[in-house]
Amino acid sequence: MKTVYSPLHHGHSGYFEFCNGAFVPGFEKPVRAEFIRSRIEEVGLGPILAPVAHGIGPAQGVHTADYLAFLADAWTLWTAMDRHTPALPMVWPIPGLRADKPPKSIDGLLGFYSLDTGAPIVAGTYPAVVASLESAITAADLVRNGERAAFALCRPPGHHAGSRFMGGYCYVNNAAAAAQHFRDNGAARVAILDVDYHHGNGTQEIFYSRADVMVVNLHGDPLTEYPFLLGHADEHGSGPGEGFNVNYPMPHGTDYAVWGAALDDACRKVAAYKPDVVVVSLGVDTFEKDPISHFLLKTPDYPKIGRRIAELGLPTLFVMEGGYAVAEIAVNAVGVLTGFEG
Ligand code: Q9C
Ligand code: ZN
Repeated sequence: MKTVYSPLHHGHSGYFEFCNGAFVPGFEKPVRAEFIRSRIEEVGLGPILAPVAHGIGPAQGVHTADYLAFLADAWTLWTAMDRHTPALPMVWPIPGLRADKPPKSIDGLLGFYSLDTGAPIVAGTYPAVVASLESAITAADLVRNGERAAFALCRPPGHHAGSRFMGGYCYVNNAAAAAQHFRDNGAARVAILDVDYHHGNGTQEIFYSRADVMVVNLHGDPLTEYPFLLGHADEHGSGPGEGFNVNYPMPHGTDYAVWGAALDDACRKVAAYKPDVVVVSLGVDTFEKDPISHFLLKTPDYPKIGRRIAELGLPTLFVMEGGYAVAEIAVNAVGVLTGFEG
């Protein structure tokens, strides 16, 4: 299997996130991608290619133009205030406030276009975000051109980013943009299977009222887990999208016996949809030792995930999302890929 990777992700680093009432170094850090890259070389998964320079264009089908303009300009606006810290929001347009009038100040804009404090912006963030998107689109093109599967080693991840907001370490929704790219280039139906520990709220929001992209999520129950405000089992899609969104929230302590059964059910639903291609939002924060999650998957479980997805017999794009037990995420993420190859 071919991997697409860009070293530009290194620029998105050196920031803090709000955790347990304190600012702590971000869990979503460059070493994550580097461990995975090394592991790919170690097991000989296949060549590692640089992304084709598409720019931000492929995000336009899934994000609003004003949000993408904000992402491009945010660091410039922030530093124009003579600030040298990572840019973070502080006021959000929750119900009761005006969500129809974008503020002019960067302090207002950061909240207007985010869901939480989990997506800080530094000097290298935007170039990393664009390269991460380009990696997903380039890997999608490998699949479009006949590869059975490809791996986009995306960093930063994407599945919490919605049509007009960042959050949860995510800025541009790489998996959603890739799914839209498949649709724009001949695929009639695309299924997104999100196996990250956290509910892919952004992906769900983007496709919620559409029948042409099915979104299936396995995740920690939002009653107790980030992102808290989306991902319940009664969210089935709306209008023409009714029936094409499926959630499998699971409690703390879920192990592979339960999680694997949910994956099996999810794969049956994906198969019944008869998609032309499957996009897997590949998070490995389901691991028992993940520092911010509460499932109990073990390293030998990850190849089983890949094997089950391979049984769908469909062209498959893997897009990297979360996973924070840095020493082990590489073995687990690449375990899914080698399990897929059989
Ligand atoms: N104390 C992804 O896995 N909350 N995002 C972390 C840590 C945010 C996870 C709290 C988790 C976001 C792509
Ligand atoms: Zn996650």
